[in-house]
Amino acid sequence: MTTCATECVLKMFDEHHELDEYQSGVPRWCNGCGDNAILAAVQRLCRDNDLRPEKTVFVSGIGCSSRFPHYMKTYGFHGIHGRALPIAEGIKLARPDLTVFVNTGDGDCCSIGAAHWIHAIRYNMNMTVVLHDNQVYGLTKKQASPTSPIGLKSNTTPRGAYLEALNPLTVTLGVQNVSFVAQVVDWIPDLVYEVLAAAFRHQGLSFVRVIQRCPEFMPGMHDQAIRDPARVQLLTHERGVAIPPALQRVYKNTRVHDPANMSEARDIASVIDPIPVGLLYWDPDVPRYEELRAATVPRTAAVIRAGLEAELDKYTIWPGDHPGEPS
Ligand SMILES: Cc1ncc(C[n+]2csc(CCOP(=O)(O)OP(=O)(O)O)c2C)c(N)n1
Ligand code: SF4
Repeated sequence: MTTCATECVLKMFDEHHELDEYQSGVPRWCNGCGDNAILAAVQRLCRDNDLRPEKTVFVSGIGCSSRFPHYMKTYGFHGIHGRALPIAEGIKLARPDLTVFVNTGDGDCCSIGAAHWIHAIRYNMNMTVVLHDNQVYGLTKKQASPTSPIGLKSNTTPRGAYLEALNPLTVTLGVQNVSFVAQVVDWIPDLVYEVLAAAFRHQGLSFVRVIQRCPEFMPGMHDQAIRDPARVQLLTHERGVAIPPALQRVYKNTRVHDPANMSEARDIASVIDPIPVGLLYWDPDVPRYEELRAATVPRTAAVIRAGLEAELDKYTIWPGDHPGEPS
C-alpha cells in the first residue's frame, strides 16, 4: 500500500475530529447575537464526544436561529417553519443510529410549531432539542412571539403585547412523558456547554430553553441580569448539571433542586427573576417511541417487498373473485 493510501485508510478509522472539522461557513448572525454562543458550545460538544459528522444531523425550522445547520459540518436539514420536530422524528424513526439535534426559535417552536412541540415531548424520541428563545421573531424583523413579554412594542403589537408571555418550561413540564427539561442563558458559555452536555447524555428527548439575546430587536433586554449575578439562580444537585467551580464563585445565588421532583420543577419553572438555570426535571426511565416502534423483523429489501406485495394484494381482484363476470 502506498503511503497516501495508508493515510486515507487510517483517516477513515480516525474517530477524533478537531473543532474546525465541525465548523462550516461564517455565521450571518448579528454581532452579540446569542445564537453564536449556542453554536460555539454545540461545536465543542461534538468535538468532546467525538461525534461522527456523517452520523450526526442538525434539524431546524425557519428563523435566524434555524440557520444553525448551515454552520455545522455534519448532515443538516433546514426545514420549514414550525416543522423541525416532525422532520427530526421522521429521521430518528428511519435511522435510530443517527445522533439528532433540533434547533428551533420561540416562533418556530411555540407559535406555528406548537402542536408538534407538544407531541414531540410525549413521543420522547432520543434527540436534543434547543429552543433559542429571544422572545421575538428575529428573521422577519420584530414581530411579537408567544414568549414576548407583555407590553412589548413590535410590528404586530404597536401598542404593546396584550398577553402574558407563554412559559416554554411550564408548558413542556405539563406534557405526558416529559423526560428532561433544562434552562440556561447564552451569556454564561461554560454553563451553556454543561447544560447541553447533560442534555446530550440523556436518552430521550431533552428540551433545553436557552434565553438568547437579540441585540438587534430586543436591545438591553437582559442587561440587568447580565450585570447582577444574583439575578441568575444556579440549580444544584448531585443528579443535576455539573457547575464549573469558577462559575460558583461568581454566581452565588444557588438553590438545591432534585430534578426528580416534578412539583418543585414546576414551581422553579414559573420564576422569571432570578432566572433559574440548570436541570429542572429528569426522568431517565420514560420509554422512547422509536424503541416502542422498533421493527421486530430486520427490514431487508426482501421483507419490505413482501410487505408491499401483501398490501397491494388486498386490492387485487383475481379471476373468479366475482363469478359470472368476464375474467
Ligand atoms: C409558513 C410560514 N409562515 C411564516 C413564515 C415567516 N417567518 C419566517 S421566520 C418567522 C419567525 C421566526 O421567529 P423565531 O422562530 O422566533 O426565530 P428567530 O428568527 O427569532 O431566531 C416567520 C414568521 C414562514 N417562513 N413560513
Ligand atoms: S436579528 Fe436578532 S436573532 Fe436574528 S441574528 Fe440578529 S441578533 Fe440574532
